[in-house]
Amino acid sequence: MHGVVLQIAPILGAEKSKVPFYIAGGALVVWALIVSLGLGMRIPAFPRNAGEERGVIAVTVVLVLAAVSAAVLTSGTSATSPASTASATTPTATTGTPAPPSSPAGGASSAPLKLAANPEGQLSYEPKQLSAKTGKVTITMANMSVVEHNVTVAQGSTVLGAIPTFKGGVKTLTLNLKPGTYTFYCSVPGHRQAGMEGTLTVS
Ligand SMILES: [Cu+2]
Repeated sequence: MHGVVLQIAPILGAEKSKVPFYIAGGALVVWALIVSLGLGMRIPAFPRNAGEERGVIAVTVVLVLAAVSAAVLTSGTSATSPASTASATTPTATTGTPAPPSSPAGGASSAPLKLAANPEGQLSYEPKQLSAKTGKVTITMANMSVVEHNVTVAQGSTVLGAIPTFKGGVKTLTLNLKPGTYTFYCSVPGHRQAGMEGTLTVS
């Protein structure tokens, strides 16, 4: 018995919002049957006078308005209930999808790799080792040195991209990289040889 009640309870809860429409619509149907079958067919002259006619029209108008407003209210409630169902399932979906599975897909939006040229004018980068996930890799380079520098990214002898030579600011380079080991260096003559190079590991 308890089991039955427990099974029905959610259904009643879900259907609750439509009950006013069923009642109003049902009343309208019953009234239409009364008027057409009960009165109209049994009393050929119906409505017999203006008072009856007005009464019939008044009751009909009230029932139609009740049914229409109930329908509008019901559709309004049922429109919000899928939304509330969706919002109820959203946290479940979020908790059901932990960070690890979403991070390979979000590899495209990895945080930029921060790189800086030595601000005191030494020919070196900080840091010398960078690592990123496969996909879009963004390198942000700050050069506050008085010496102009650039960042050139290469795999072996193949240059894949570069931030042009500049100073006094921050510039960004985005590359689409496959897993592997890359080198980054400054191609200003003498700088790489002086130590302006590092390794970028993509996994
Ligand atoms: Cu340089």
